Formats: sequence, C-alpha cells, structure tokens
Amino acid sequence: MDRLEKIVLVFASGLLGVFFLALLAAARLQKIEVPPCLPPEVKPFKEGRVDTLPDGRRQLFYVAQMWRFDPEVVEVPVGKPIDIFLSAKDVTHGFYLSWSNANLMAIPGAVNAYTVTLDKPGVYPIICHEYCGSAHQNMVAYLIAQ
Ligand SMILES: [Cu+2]
Repeated sequence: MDRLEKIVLVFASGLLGVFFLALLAAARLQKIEVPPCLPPEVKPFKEGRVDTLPDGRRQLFYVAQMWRFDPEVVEVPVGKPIDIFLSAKDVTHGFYLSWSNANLMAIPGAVNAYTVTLDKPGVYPIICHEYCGSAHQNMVAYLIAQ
C-alpha cells in the first residue's frame, strides 16, 4: 500500500470517528433516546381509550382506521407526560402530533408507543402522514392541552 493511501485511510477513519462522536453528542444534547421495548402486557388493541393513572399521568390508546383516529378528541394536561400507544385496524397509517416529536406508524397487529409532554396550551392536530386510501386527507384527530 502506498504511503499516501495509508495517510488518506487514517484520515478518513479519524473523520468517521469524529462524525460518530458528533452524532452521539448531538443525540445526547437533544435528549434523543432509542425507544424502549414495550412491556409484554401491551397487546394490539381494537378500541381506542384514555386511561388516567393514579399519579394523573394520561395513557392514550389510539386506533387508526380508514379514515379516522379513535379517540378523536382528547383533553390532556399541560406539562405532564402523555404515553401514546398506537395500533391500526385495517392498513398502515401514520400518526404525527403537530408541533411535537411524536411521529409514529400505525401498523395492524402491532403497537407503537411514544411519550410526549406538551408544554404549551393549545389544540394539537394529529394527522395521518401515510397515504392510506382515498379519504386519507380527512384523517385528523385533536389533542387539547390545557
Ligand atoms: Cu391513514
């Protein structure tokens, strides 16, 4: 191997290491974490519901189906964590909670989850971002934070 090739190889490897460390640092600063596995007792569900835990924490179980989310309108407290569980009845749908990092796929037979805290009061639309059929654009629900 030529000396220049070795230098380029060492430089490229070092740069790769710097990029990787920058990625880890950015993820840590942004508090981005790999989502944890769901507990085994969380099974796919067919009906949407809202649970309030004894400490006041809300758990929202959303079911996506052509062309709506169930539940459609939910009131949540501002500044408290909200656990979102999501499943689908028919086909794959999307779930994007506007002005937040909650962006999930609703997959039939599976449950996806995310925890979000809404710090400002307001109406947060939830939209389907996966084309799921002819009335896909009507698929919207609302979280009302107050
Ligand atoms: Cu959809």
